[in-house]
Amino acid sequence: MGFDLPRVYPITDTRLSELSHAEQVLHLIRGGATLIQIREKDATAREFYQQAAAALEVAHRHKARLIINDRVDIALALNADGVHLGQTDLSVEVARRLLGEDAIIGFSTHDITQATQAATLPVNYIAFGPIFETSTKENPDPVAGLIALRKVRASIGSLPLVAIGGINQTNARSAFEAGADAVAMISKLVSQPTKIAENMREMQILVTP
Ligand code: TZP
Ligand code: MG
Repeated sequence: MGFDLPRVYPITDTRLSELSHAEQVLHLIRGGATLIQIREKDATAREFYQQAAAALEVAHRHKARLIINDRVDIALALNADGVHLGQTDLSVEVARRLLGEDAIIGFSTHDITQATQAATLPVNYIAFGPIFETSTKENPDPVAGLIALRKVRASIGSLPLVAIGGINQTNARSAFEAGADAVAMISKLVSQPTKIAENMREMQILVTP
C-alpha cells in the first residue's frame, strides 16, 4: 500500500476562507500543491457534492490529486482520488471495499493506541495530531505534541505519516525531525485568500530537504 506523499499536504476550508473549495484548490496548485484534501463541515451532502465536483475538475485539469474529507459516498460518486477518514467515520475496511485498491485512504489518529491500531488497517497514510494548538478544528483532541509524534513514527514502521494541527512556517521543521513524512496544514495556507499560492510556495521551499 505504498504511497508517495508530498511534504506539504494542504486542506481547504470554507469557514476560514471566503473562497470556494475549487478556488482554493486552484491557488494551492499554483503554489505547487500536488495532493489536496477538501474538508467541509457546513454544507449539505448535495452542496458538498457540487463543490467537490468543481474542485476535482480543477485538480485533475492540473494533474493534482484530490482527497475528500469524511465522505466516502461523495468520493465514490465522483471517482475522487481518495478519502480521509476520522475515528467516527465509515471504517477504513468499508471505505477500501467501496473505493477499491487504487484509492488513497488516509486515517486520522490522536494517540499512540489509535495510530498503532491504524497501522494494521488498509490505509495509505496515517495522520496524527493535533501536534500543536489549533483553532481550526471544533472540539479538537488534546494536543499530542512532538514526543508522541516521534513515538508514533517508531510504532508504525514505514507507513506514511502526516503531522497535523497548528503547523506553521516556523514549527514545520520540528515535525519532520520527529519523523513526519508530510505536514497537513489548513489555516496557515488558506485563511488569507489573496496569499494562498504564495503561502503554499513558501512552505514548499521551507520543507524541501
Ligand atoms: N485534525 C487535527 S488538527 C486539525 C484537524 C483537521 C486542524 C488543522 O488545522 P490547522 O489550521 O492547520 O491547525
Ligand atoms: Mg473527519
